[in-house]
Amino acid sequence: MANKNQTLGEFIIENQTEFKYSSGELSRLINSIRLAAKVVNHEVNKAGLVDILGAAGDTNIQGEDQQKLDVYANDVFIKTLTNREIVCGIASEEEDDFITIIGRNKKNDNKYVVLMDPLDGSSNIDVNVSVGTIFSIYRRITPEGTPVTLEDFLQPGNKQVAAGYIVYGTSTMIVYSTGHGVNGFTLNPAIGTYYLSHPNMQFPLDGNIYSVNEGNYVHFPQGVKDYIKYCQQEEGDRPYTSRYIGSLVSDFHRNMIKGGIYMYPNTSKDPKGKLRLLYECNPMAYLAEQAGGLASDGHMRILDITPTELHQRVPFYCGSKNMVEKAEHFMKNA
Ligand code: P6P
Repeated sequence: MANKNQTLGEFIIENQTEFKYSSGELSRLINSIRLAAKVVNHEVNKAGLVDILGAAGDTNIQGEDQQKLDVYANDVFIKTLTNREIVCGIASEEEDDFITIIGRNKKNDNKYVVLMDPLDGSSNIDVNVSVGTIFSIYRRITPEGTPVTLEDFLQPGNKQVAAGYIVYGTSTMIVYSTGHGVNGFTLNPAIGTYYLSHPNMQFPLDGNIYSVNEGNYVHFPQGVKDYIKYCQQEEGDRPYTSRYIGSLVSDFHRNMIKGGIYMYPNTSKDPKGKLRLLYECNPMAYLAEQAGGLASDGHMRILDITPTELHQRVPFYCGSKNMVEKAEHFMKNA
């Protein structure tokens, strides 16, 4: 049940009963993400004012320059989740390997693992374009009290118990699901409170926005080229509008509200695609399906892919159901 202008805290308490088998730990986990998001939002919003821009000099496992805000956001989420003693392990785009969280009781006995992209779209930071945090939550597989293992992180997306994102845009929003639909909360920065602004978000079945980096067109598989040409043909409600921000969270968020499809295909340059399965595609696919949309790698449901590596990449097509199905049709018949 969601009523407009409820605060995120009130919403979590009211919907506590939905978190079956949970003694409130999942609620506390969502609450800790809420707190970390406020701290990161404060820094993101003043990024232009303090010397926190520019590369931190390191590169992450993806070989990408780490922006200082990437590192900062990663530290804030890890510290917040660790201090609250809610998770037994964390995997992050910014960490080569997963992190084991040992509680004050010297045990590794919490039941959830979190996988995250702490600041997605970070190349947009220096040009003041919106960026986001993406998170994915699973119940651990290994017995509580035993050391968390890679197996706890390499679960298919259909095992997620919750997922969501924070978009640091014209306003800061948390959008998440625990398997009972998708709800969006907007931060009132004056008082640091999130309010339910987008109850029960639904992907329109159809849309007329396609989001893809057309600079890579020559490297796309033929089926993707055929679908893009279909989007550009003058027929019926086409040509569609091309909108690509270069920040997955922002493109996804707009498409979920207006209808549309986001595509990051495999290319000859990136034969597996660019986006990471575990902490970008799975959480966004979970949200898409909870909102009546679809998410595919071009051939199968993203959430059914069995992961083999922490930072593995997959092609990603996600958004309005009819648009994803049409794109898959072109790819399967190329
Ligand atoms: P390109 C950001 O690095 C990201 O992971 C997504 O947020 C975004 O949609 C995509 O990569 C942009 O990639 O190659 O088009 O710049």
